[in-house]
Amino acid sequence: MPMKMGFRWYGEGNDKITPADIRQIPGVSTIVWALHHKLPGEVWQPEEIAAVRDQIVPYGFDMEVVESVNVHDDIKIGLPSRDIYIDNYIQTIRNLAPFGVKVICYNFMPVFDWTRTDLFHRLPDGSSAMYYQADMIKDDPKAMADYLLNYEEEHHLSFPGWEPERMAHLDELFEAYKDVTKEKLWANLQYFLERLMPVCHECDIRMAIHMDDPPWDIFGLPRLLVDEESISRFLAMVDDPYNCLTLCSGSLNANPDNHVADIVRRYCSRIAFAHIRNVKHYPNGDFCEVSHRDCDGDTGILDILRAYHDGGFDGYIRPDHGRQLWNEGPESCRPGYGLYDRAMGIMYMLGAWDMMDKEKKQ
Ligand code: CS2
Ligand code: MN
Repeated sequence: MPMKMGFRWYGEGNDKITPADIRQIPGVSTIVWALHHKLPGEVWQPEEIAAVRDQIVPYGFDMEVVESVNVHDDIKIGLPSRDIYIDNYIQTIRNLAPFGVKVICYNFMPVFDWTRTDLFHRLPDGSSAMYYQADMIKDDPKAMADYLLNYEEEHHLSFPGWEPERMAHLDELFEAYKDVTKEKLWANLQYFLERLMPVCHECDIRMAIHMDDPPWDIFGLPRLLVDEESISRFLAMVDDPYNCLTLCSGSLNANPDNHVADIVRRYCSRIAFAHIRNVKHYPNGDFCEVSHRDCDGDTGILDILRAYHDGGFDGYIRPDHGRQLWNEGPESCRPGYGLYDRAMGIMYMLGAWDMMDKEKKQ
């Protein structure tokens, strides 16, 4: 079975891009979707899932990949109330199964999801992209959170993992995480997954953890999925074919010591979902997201694609963050999730992939 190409879509009324637009990009079979109005811990109801199905399926797409079902903080912190939220998570898995969902992407980052300091950083060619300025992420998370929250408010958006409802309690969240060491967080992740695995088998749904972004501790908060060693630990900790990875090339390679293609070669069979994103590094530790073209960044996109191809990868793949192009801005797209650069990223990936297929047949 060949790999399946996906495209992330935030849903009707929540994304200016439409399934009709996405249909015109060659090769996309899967809409990567979520119920973005749900808070972590809430059960996704069948009628809510059915409403999204009715937006996606008429355009010829399947809905096999969900990104994300977010994990409640109590599960990450390991509070007694975690069991209720794990029960809810299990119910969501059961509710997703009849709709053909095969992969659930999630992350286990404390407090924050991805972190950037500029969402529309101007590039020399006039496009814009997300930027991480290392010296702005120091001791005080407030400034960064304020920047992102103001942005959400101004543009009437809510970013997954940056829900204003959660962020309003930032001090309490930091307080609640203060005794959560890295080892405790690993144990809490294990507890969560061990409860889920039997249901995943029953429902034939793979759990695919996203890499931490960026892959290092920030603001004193521990982060787990940061390099090859931690990936290996994670897969061995719950050694089950339904315990998988969302291998995000850009998240991992934000640390240039991570050689993503090597990691893909080693763990290909446990990668359920591939995110392809290219990153350019600066000597002072800053990094910027760039086009998917190999030579525009440092991530090694072609080597990564070759590693997937050699590994017989038959999971799902999608372009991750792209630049904002041709007047795309806060009014027309979510940062990183414009139409054009991701569409070009798909064509670049398919070009490389088709060529490798052809070479293999010869
Ligand atoms: C995504 C992540 O946009 C992105 O950076 O790759 O936010 C991803 O959706 C989550 O971490 C998965 O839970
Ligand atoms: Mn990603």
